Order: sequence, then C-alpha cells, then structure tokens
Amino acid sequence: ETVPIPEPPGLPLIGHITSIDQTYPLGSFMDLAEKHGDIYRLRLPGRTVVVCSNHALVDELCNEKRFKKVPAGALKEIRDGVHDGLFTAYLEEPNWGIAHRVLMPAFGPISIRGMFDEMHDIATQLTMKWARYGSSNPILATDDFTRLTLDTLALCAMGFRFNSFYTQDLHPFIDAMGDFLTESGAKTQRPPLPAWFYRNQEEKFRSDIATLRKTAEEVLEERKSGESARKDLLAAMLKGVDPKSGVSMTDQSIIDNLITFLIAGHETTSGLLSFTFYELLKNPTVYRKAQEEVDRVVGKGPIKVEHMSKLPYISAILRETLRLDSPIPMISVQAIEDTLLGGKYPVHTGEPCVMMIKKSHTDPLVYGEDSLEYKPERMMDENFEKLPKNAWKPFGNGVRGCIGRPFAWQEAVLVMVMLLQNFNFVLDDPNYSLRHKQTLTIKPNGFYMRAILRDGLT
Ligand code: MNH
Repeated sequence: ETVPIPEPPGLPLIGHITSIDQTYPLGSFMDLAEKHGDIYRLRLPGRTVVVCSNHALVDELCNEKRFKKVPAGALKEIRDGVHDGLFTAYLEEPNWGIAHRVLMPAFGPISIRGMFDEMHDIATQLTMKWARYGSSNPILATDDFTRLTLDTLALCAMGFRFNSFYTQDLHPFIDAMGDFLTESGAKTQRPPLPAWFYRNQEEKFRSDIATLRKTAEEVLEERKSGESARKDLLAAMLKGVDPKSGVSMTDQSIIDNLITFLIAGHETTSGLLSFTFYELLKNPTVYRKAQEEVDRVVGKGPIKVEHMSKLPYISAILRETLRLDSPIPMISVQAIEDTLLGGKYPVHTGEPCVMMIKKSHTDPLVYGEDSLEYKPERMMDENFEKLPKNAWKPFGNGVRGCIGRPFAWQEAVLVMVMLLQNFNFVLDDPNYSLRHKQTLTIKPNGFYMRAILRDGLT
C-alpha cells in the first residue's frame, strides 16, 4: 500500500518557489515541516525535492546502498567555480575518488596534529586583537571568527597568509569568494527568466570565479617553482599518488580543491564557534563548567596539543551546538533506484531528497521531550556513544562525509580554550536572542559580545 508524499499547495509553472523566503530558505523549509509533516515534496523550477525531517527517515537516507549524494541547490551552482572538487563532485566523477584517496591521509590525526602550531599562530592573532580592543567595544563575533577560520585554512592548507587581522580591507580573494557563494545561493531562488535578464549578475559571477582561480593558481605555481619543506594539504596534493589508479591530481583538480577547502571549511567552523559562544552566554551554568574545565586542564600556561583530547566537556559543548545549530542544516541525496520511504512513500530514481538534519537533530523520539534545550551533558562520551545510528549528522554521511572534521575539531577546541582562558565574555545586548543569516551555511546574525581580559594574555 503506497501513499503519495504530501505536497503543499503551489502555483502552476513556478510551483512552490513563492513559499520559500529568499533571504532565509531554511526558515521556510522548517515552517513547511511544521505544517506538512516529517515528509513533504516541493516543486521548484526544474526540479522537485523531498524533504525529510525526522530521525527514522534521515536514517533511511543515510543508507548508501539506496541513496547517494547529489550536489543540489547552491552546491550545484558552485560547480561553475570548482567543478568536480571534493565537495561538489558527483560520486561517479573519477576526480572525486582520486582526490579522496590522495587527501584522506593528509586529513588524518597525525597530519592534523602537525598543523597545531599554525592554528595557534592565527588564534593568537584573534586573542591579541580582542585584548587590545578592550571590553567597552562590542565585537561582531562571527566576523572575527570568519577572519580566523579563513586565515587558518589558508595557512595550514597552503602556507598562504591572508592577514585578515592586520588589514582594513579583506583580501580580494575573500570578497570574491563571499560574492561567489552568495550568488550561487541566489541563483537557486530566482524565477526562471531568460538569461539576458541576469546578465550583470552572471558577469560578476564569472569575474569572481576568475579571481578565485587566479589566486589559487598563483599559490600553486609559486609552490611548484621553489623548494618547500612544508607538509601541508597542497604538498599532499602535489606529491600524492592515488593508490587505486596510480595517477596524481591534475593542476586543475588541485586548484578546484584548494578553493574547495576554503569554501567548505571557513564558514562552517566560524558558524560553529559563533553559535557556541551564543549558547555559552545564554546558558551561564554551561559557561561556568566550561571555564572550570579549561582552568583545571590547561590552567594559565600555554595550550599544548596534548591538551586537545583531555577536554570532554568542551567537546560535548561543540557537539551540542552542532546538534541544535548545524552550520549545514540540510544535506541532499538522490535515490539510486525507485524506492519507498517509510515503507510507503514512493520516490523515483534520481529524485533529490533532503535530510533536514536541523529538524531530525531535535526528534523527540531520540532526544526526548527536552530536545530543543541546550544540554551538553547529553553529548558527553558515555551518552554520545549510545545515540542511535545517524541521530547526529552535522558532518554529513558515509564516504561523502566531511573530510575536514578533524581539522575543524582541533581548531574549534583550541580557540574555545584560548578564549575561555583569557577572557570573560558578556553579551553586548543582554536581550539579544538568536537570529540566523543564511549564505551557503547558517550563522548567527547581529550577534555582538564583549571580551573582558581575565588577567594578562597567556
Ligand atoms: Mn566539511 C563535506 C560539515 C569543516 C571540507 N562538511 C561536509 C559535509 C558536511 C560538512 C555536512 C557533507 C556535505 C554534503 O553531503 O553535501 N564541515 C562541516 C562542518 C564543519 C566542516 C559542520 C565545521 C564545523 N569541512 C570543514 C573543514 C574542511 C571541510 C575545516 C576543510 C579543511 N567538508 C569538506 C570537504 C567536504 C566536506 C572537502 C566534501 C567531502 C567529500 O564529499 O568527499
């Protein structure tokens, strides 16, 4: 017995596009789930999408025998700039497998530990800035976290310094990347008018892509022309040989992936840090416990790489933030064959389905009646390990899961520790409550805090 997937009422030709808020599509997807339930289908220009919002359905979509990643929505548009780079490739594209196998060791634990000093370098720039800034000036947290994550990635991945903390205007690459990502998102929300209608946007889009590729190419050429002892991601890509095919990555694929790391890694990690500080400031008991852990484990001395694995409460905090506010709240897959979701809802081959993890992460059947509350205790190792399969998916799924997870984790823990160690934070506006801003990812909007130095800087 099959049941058709519920569809909200839509308009002929343009379908449901008017139901989606162009500046905050996630909000519309969430509202539609409230109204139409844990599974519904939308008709958008040129495509349909099935949105799944509870744990049971997301668990099905995580079955890699039945579903596979499809670069949909903004990810598909980003392909114009970075082609079959890791993040945007179709599984079948040979460059995905080559880059995946060449890069996996470079994102492994040993290699990431080797990046600790450079991560620390950039994190120190942040603590210095906030210390000098003084406690009377409001800090737009997300902006400085974005400087931090971009500079960290560029330095650790390819030995390149954007110096975002030292320059008034951001590096042209950063502006180009921001505009490129915004336009990629905007393209998916526009009515399907003839191309000339959007020609100005298209021209800007092309010129931003050119800026991104030119910068990455310069970094690549400089590395190839000199003798560098660096053991970073760029070195891994230049020297690595795919054990399966015996080939190396092409220059084009290296450029695609250099840009990809910056795209995939900076907003996400910046969002994680921003949301975490918001939650700490809204949950004083959690904040106190976090600071106690840092003071007990690290104390007043400099943080060392050995401390990284000894901060269980900080880890639980980051996990709980990613549960409630995943910077990537929706993940797209497609059915490999015609299939039934939930045993009764037919989905046809190739149809895009969305895991709405922002919703499945608060499924009361998994997380209980208090699933909307911020409680890091539920994410301490002993509880975390007992969660049902696929109940926590902020880093995506299976072979297409996040390759940068150990990188992001080390950076986030390091920065949390250094900030809690050195400062007491307060909300600039005690009445501020969370608003979201959507670009490729989700970050807090208008979240200001103040940083009060505890003693001297460590
Ligand atoms: Mn990351 C894939 C979340 C940090 C590089 N990342 C994914 C996916 C999610 C994700 C979700 C799967 C997307 C999809 O299925 O379409 N990533 C995160 C989060 C953080 C993060 C929440 C930080 C917190 N990611 C990083 C960092 C890097 C990075 C840092 C780079 C250094 N991520 C990637 C790449 C992929 C990816 C590359 C694509 C992997 C693949 O498909 O092979």
